[in-house]
Amino acid sequence: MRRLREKKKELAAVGYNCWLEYQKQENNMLIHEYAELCRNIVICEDSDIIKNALDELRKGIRMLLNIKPLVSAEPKIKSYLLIGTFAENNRVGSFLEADEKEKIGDEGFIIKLINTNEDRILVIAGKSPKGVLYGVFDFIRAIQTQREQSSILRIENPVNQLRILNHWDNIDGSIERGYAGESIFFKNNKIIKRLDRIRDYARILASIGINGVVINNVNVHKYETNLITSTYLPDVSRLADLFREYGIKLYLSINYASPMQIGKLTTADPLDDNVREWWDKKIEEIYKYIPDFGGFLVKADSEHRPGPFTYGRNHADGANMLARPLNKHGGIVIWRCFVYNCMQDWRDYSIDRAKAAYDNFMPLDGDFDSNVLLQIKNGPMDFQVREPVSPLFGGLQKTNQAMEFQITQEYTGQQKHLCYLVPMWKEILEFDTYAKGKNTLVKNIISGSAFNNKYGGIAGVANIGDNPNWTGLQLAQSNLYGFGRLAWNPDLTVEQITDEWIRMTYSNNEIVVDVISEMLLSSWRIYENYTSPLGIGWMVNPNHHYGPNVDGYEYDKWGTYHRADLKGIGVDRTVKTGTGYIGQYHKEVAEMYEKVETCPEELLLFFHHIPYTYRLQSGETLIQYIYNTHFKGVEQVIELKNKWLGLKGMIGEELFKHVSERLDGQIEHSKEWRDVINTYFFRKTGIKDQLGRTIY
Ligand code: GCW
Repeated sequence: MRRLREKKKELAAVGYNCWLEYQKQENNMLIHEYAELCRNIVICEDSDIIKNALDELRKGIRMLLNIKPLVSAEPKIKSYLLIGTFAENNRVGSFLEADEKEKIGDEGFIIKLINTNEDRILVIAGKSPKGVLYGVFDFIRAIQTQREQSSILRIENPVNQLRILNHWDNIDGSIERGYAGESIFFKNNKIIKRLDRIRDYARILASIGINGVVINNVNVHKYETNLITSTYLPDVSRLADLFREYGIKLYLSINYASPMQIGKLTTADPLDDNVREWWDKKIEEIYKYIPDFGGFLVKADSEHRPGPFTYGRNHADGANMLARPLNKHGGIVIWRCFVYNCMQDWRDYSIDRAKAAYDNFMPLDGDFDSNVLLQIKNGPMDFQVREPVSPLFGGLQKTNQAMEFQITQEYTGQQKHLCYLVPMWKEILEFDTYAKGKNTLVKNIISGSAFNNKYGGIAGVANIGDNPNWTGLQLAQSNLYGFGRLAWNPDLTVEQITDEWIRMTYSNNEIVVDVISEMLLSSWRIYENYTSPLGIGWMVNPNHHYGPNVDGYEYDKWGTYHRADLKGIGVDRTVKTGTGYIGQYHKEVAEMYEKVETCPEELLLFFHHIPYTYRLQSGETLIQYIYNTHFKGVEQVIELKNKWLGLKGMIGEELFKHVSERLDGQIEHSKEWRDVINTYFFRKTGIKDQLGRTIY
């Protein structure tokens, strides 16, 4: 027991509890008001999810308020918390008005204060146990962040139906693009036996409203193909049981060629009767093990993964074939749109990878079954530090869509650098596609509301592993937190999310809150400053994608992503003289991007080939801008470190040291970026830095 307590303390010191670090709150008026309500918890039901909600509430109250609440089926004192699902004739229901009950959706909750002459009751209620769990976490968050009680009284429903994490975990325990250790699900070609850590993970996810997990990589290799066989399904179902207790559904990535690889068929043609029958049976088998199985995530005909193209069929044929048998059990197909020809000849400037997803999927709009969702990466390329929004958002109108964000920092510093992505995601969600005229925002398209789609949502490529702090760089927990919060409600402001995360993770000390928010909120721009400029992207080492390599190129040594020559840099994607990519957007957006003068400057090189001597709005020439931002970026990282050092004594010692060390590494690495990029362009152009700084 003592050892366990010690162990827990050690883990807490390195950040294991993430934002669920329940520190005792200072005793002020506000906390006193909360405490008054928390001495008695009244609860009359019993289900796995409700049990977890109750456990959490007790734990929160005990640790935050130093109160051991009395739990009872009947109120024992006059001030109490009442939690549970509402029904016509139960206690919880009797405190709610008919119109309130109507407004609470399947996953929503109400927090309501009832004052009678005698009693003071805070009701946390849901239509389902899940709603209660979310309500409880919301209440705890309110205490942790010291919110006025009046501001938490409301009905809240999640905006997005699907709030899902994609794990790119392989069954050998490795994680594709994982920067925080090994998988928490798999080891040595088996599913991990001890579930404690996975339980802690499920709890963390539930606290931000995540309701789905895909546990294996979208690149489904030989062994992972077997996850849907009786060899693995019993263990997969143990994971599903655990996640279910936190309101989270389990999904699997599948190999499109499964009927051939694990069945005995000679084809995986979606229109072949034997193939259909094979999947039908397979899906039935899966549901025997996991009655609420979420469905399949599919990467098909992309980067050498098999798919319907082999048989002359299209993506709709492929997806619908799986969707039909899944539909019988309430499951869905999430079909990825990351499809492009990775073998194309990049020296041919008329071919543009950015156009590929739209070219592949737009003609199929309306052809997908109602339980198919297309999962679209936020930009047309691949999670670069800055990209325009994929034109499929607003292009597709008769198809369910989900956004795919990458929480794991593949191209944004691999959790060695601080790069807080929430501001980027928020910008993307707020982007106006003009699909139905002004104000057709991306967030309304993916929620399903803009076009009345049946399903919608947000998926994030997970950034966690078995590192004791989950994310490698502890500060990168903020990206997971922010992802969940935005998926729940994209209307939240970046400032609110950031503020919450800091208060919950560290403390309510205003200096800590101010300094860490400044650090987080500036970090994306800083990362951009010393890496690739103005939307051009890449400039990273091929394959592992870490560190600068201006001409670094994935597939063929002759190509470049940036198309820099002696006179200029950038890709002409205009309709008039370029690849025509801009034509994939609606008129208003296309017109804005088409002209150099109206194209937002941060995306200038994504859309245009620009001479180095071109003057930007600031008055700097393009080449001088490249030099300036790269020098400045390094200075800004040094500044980040100084800010952090100012928090000494206000942050736990181990965390303080850990982040300081990571920031040292970031400083060194940002210098490398600065020097490689500046030297490259100096040599290419022969144009000197106007300020005469040394370029190596
Ligand atoms: O960005 C690329 C990554 C691959 C990844 C692929 C994808 C899982 O470099 O590692 O594969 O995208 O999204 O499918």
